Amino acid sequence: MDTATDSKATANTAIQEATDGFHLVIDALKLNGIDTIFGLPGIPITDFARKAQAEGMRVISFRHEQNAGNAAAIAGFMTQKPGICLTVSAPGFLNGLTALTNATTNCFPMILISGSSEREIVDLQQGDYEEMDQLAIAKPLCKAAFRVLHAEDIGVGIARAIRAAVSGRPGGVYLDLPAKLFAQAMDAEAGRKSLIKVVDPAPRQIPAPDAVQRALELLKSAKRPLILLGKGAAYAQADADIRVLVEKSGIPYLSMSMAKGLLPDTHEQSASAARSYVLPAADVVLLVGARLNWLLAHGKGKTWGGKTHKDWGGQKFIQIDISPQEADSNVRIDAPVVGDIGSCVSALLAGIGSNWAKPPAEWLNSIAERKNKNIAKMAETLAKNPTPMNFHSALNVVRDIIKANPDAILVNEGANALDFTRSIVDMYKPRKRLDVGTWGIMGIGMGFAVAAAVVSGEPVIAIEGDSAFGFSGMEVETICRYNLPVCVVVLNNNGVYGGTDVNPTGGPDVAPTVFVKGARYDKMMDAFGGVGVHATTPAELRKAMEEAIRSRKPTLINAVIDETAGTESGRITSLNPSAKKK
Ligand SMILES: Cc1ncc(C[n+]2csc(CCOP(=O)(O)OP(=O)(O)O)c2C)c(N)n1
Ligand SMILES: [Mg+2]
Repeated sequence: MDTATDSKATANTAIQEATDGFHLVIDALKLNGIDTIFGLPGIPITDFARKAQAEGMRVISFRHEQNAGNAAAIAGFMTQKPGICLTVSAPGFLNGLTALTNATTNCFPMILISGSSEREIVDLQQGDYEEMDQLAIAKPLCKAAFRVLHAEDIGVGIARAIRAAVSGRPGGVYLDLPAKLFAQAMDAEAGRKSLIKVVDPAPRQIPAPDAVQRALELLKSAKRPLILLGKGAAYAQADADIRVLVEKSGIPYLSMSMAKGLLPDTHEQSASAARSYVLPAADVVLLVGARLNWLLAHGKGKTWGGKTHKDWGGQKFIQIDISPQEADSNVRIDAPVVGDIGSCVSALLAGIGSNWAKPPAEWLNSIAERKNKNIAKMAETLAKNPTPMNFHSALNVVRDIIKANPDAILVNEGANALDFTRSIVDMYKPRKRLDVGTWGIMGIGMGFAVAAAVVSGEPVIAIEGDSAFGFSGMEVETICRYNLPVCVVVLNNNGVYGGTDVNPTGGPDVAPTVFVKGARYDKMMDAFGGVGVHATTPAELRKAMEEAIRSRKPTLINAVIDETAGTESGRITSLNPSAKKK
C-alpha cells in the first residue's frame, strides 16, 4: 500500500469513527464501573435502553418508574455505587422522583436519568410532548441536579453526578438529558478523551484528633454507656471495625432497623430486647451513623427519660456523622465526630486500645435481666399457634427461615407487618435487612426485592403488608420475567392495619382501610408463571418458604392473618392526630 492510499484510508476511518450521545453516556457509565440500569423505556430513551443492553449493560425494565427508582436507590445502598434509574420525560420523570427524594432522605446514592423534551419549546411553554422543566422541579427534591446539552459535556455531567451521589453524605442526583443530546455525533477519539473516570469518588474524611479525644473522654466517663448503630453505619461497610469497637468497649448497643445484622441480633451485647429500658437509662450515647430524627424520638421526651415530650433526658451524646451540620439538630451533641464512619470508628478504636475498662457490671446486669425476661416472654408468644394465624405465628416461621439462611436478604414494608417483622426476625449479617427507612414509605417492596436479587444473586424474602404490597405489586411480572429468586410473603389481614373497620353510615362503600376480604394475592404470581401459594397455617407457610428458597423460583405466598391482629398504624399510633371532637 502506498502512502497516498494509506492516508486516504485513515481519513475514511476518521469519518466512520464517530460516536454519539447514546454511546457517550453508556461509555461514561461503564468507565465508572456502573453496569446496571433500572428503568422503563419510552420517548426519548427507548433506544438508549436498547443500546445500553447491546453494549453489555444489564438493563432491568420495570412496570412503573417508582419501582425502578427504588431499585436503583437500594442498589446504591448495597454497593456504594450510585444506582441508575432511567425514565422518560414529565410523567415518567415524576414517577421516578419520589424514589429519588426518598433516596436523598435515606442517604442512598442514586442517579435519576430522565430524557426531556426540547429546551427551546419547554422554556417558551409551547406545549411540547411531555413538556416539563424537569431540572427546576428536581432541584429542591434531591442532593444535586445537572443538565447536559452537548455531547462533549457528557463525561463531565456523569462525573459530577457520580461524585455528588456518593461523596460526603450520599443522596439522589438528577441528570437531565434532552432528547436532542442522544443523537448528537462527535469524533470518537475526542469523545473518548472527553470522558472522566472519577478518581476517589467518595474520599475518606478523617476526623479531627481533638474531636476523637473529646469523644473518648466522654465515653470513658460513662457509667451507663450505649452505642446506637444506624443505617449509615451499615452503608459504610466498616463491619469488622464496628464489631471490634462494640466488643472491645463492651458497651451494649441498639441497631436501628436497617443496621440490624451489622452484628448478629443474637449478640450478647445487643440491648434490642431492652430498648425501652436502655434509652432513658443511658448516660452517654454513641451514635454511629444514626440521626436523632423521629425514629429516635428526636433524642428527647419520654423515650429518653424526659418529663414531657419536649424535655431532654439527661444523656450526653457523641455523634459520628459525615455531615458537620447534623450535630445539634435536635438536642445538644457534646462530642461530634465528623468524618466517614470507617475512619471515625478506626480512630476511636485506636484510642480505645487494649485495656479499656468495660462498663460497670451493674449496668450490664440490669440490661441482661430485662432482656432475658422480654426474650422469654416473646418466645412464649411465638410458640402459640392460633387459628387464624397472627403476625407472631407467621413471623416465627420467617424467623426460622432467616436463621437457616442468613445470607438471604429480607425486604420489609407495611405497618404491623413491618413493626412485628423488625422485632421478631433476627438478622445475622450486615445489609441484609432493607425496609421503609426514614420516611416509612410504602411502595419500596418489589423494587428493593428486584434490585437485591439482581445485585447480590442471593435469595430475597419480601415480607409485605397487603396494603404495602399493592403499591408495587405489578412488579411480580418483573420478578418472573427475570426469573429472580424472590419469595414474597403477603401478610394478608384484609386491609391497612387490619380488616375490621366498618362504614359508620351503613352505606355500601366499605371503610377506607378495608380491602376485598380473602383476596388471593398468590394468583397474581400464578398469572405470570411463578409459584403462588395460599397459606393458612404456619406449617403451610414454612413448607412454601423452604421450597421457594430451595428452588429459587419466583414465589408469592398469600399468608392469611387474623384481620383483628394488628393495631392502628402498627407501633406509631402516637403519631396519629386524633380528632378532639368525637
Ligand atoms: C407512600 C405512602 N402512602 C401511605 C402511607 C401510610 N401507610 C403507612 S403503613 C400503610 C399500610 C399498612 O397496611 P399493611 O401494609 O397492610 O400493613 P398491616 O399493618 O396491615 O400489616 C400505609 C398506607 C405510607 N407510609 N407511605
Ligand atoms: Mg394489612
